[in-house]
Amino acid sequence: MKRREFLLGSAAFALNVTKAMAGMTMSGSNMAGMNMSGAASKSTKRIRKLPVGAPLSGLAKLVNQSNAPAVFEATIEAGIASHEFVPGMATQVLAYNGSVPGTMIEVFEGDHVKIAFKNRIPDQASTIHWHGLEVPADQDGNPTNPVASGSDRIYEFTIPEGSAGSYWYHPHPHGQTSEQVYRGLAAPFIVRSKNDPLPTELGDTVLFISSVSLNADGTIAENTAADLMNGREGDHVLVNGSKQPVLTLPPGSSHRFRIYNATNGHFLRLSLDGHSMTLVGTDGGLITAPIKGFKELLLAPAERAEIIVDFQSKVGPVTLSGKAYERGWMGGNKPPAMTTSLMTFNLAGPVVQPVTLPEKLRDIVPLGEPTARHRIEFSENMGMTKDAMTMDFLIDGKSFDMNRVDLKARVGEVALWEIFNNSDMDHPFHIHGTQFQIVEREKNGSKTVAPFLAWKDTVNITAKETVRIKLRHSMPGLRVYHCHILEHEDQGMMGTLDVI
Ligand SMILES: [Cu+2]
Repeated sequence: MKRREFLLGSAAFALNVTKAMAGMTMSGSNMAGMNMSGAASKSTKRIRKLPVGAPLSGLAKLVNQSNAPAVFEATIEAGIASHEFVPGMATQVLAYNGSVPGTMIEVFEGDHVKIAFKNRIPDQASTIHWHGLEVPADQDGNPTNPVASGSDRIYEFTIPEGSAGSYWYHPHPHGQTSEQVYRGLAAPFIVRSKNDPLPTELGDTVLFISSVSLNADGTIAENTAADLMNGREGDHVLVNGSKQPVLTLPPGSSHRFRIYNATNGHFLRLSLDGHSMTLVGTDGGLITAPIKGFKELLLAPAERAEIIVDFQSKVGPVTLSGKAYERGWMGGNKPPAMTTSLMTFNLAGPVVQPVTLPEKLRDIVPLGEPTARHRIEFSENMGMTKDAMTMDFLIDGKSFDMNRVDLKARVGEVALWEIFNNSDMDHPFHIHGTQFQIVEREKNGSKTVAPFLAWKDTVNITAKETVRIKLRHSMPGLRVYHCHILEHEDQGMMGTLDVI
């Protein structure tokens, strides 16, 4: 095993990235023309300013090639594309069908989906993981099913009834997920209901939040030691691909937003300039009834929320910002604790009336008494050798091994999972192939029961916190669960669940 050392900030502090990093880009893969072989310790100047204030972009849609009813067929090609984050300066990105963010998929419950995937990423295997969707294990883009560079495969699955919600898709090859996502591979996957209870006058706007860090020459910056330890927080947070965009809406109007945290490691503590937000949906779709009065909303990496905002009736700007959030930080280069502007709603034109929401959105049946129990523990393992620090991100003391079965489950059984974060920073837990219900949280001896019923596929677990969830897998096969800070996942914070 080849070990690699690099400097940690200005402290001349060497971090030795351990075995799990072997094969990652830090050890120098050769992606043609993508400037990927440079050492991470090299101090490269970054682009600190990007243009702001452009109108909010709509997202490119993936066109359905099928004329058959309830069938969605398309091709998704992942490969190198050119993108201008800075006008006049070409940045090489990785893109789905040439677009960053990737082409958005929109289907209906019950649709049959058939996607031809072409991996045209030089030198790297990839997969497409359908984040949050209940699809067969061998169609879910797991790290156990890599698609080699230059080859193709078909992903095929049927969207379950009752699963309308805001999902997404992204690569999941072991060891290279973080890099492929921060270079641009991620996109929304919206499942619509034919009987959506929310009034159409609310509109329906996707806010897909990602981030980018650019070197002065316009190339995408590689992960630094701080990124690898804490999860990458890009220098620029983007909404639908641009920095601090503007959406103009009538004053007094009510609007529906689907907000995605598609960053590798940025925690978004959202607030809206004195406005409160009404929560109507989580990762797995609508909740049972609207919940008013959220002054802020924390979205950990990979989480989504559907909200309704009743905008004030006076004209002027309203800023959506990300407030400082203490999520634990290892080593140097901690970002300053400050509020970041994400986008602006410009209230202009004649005042309109707010929209009244239905009292009930849908039924969510509580998962019953569990017949199986699992307890897992997240940990970080820091050590020192003679001249370097070593770092591991572990589940149950082990680094990910796709050839090892860590846990077993039976199709249809309800399992109670207890996830203990025995570390010093937040880690968002995600499991493939199902949605779960949060039961309770426990920290410092005090328990908090989940305040409402909701379908989730990702839950943030703060340092030393235990979260209990209930879940059920309806299809057999090998699934994975992991921390959704993608750098941690790549460095081994992932386990396997064999459902039989
Ligand atoms: Cu983590």
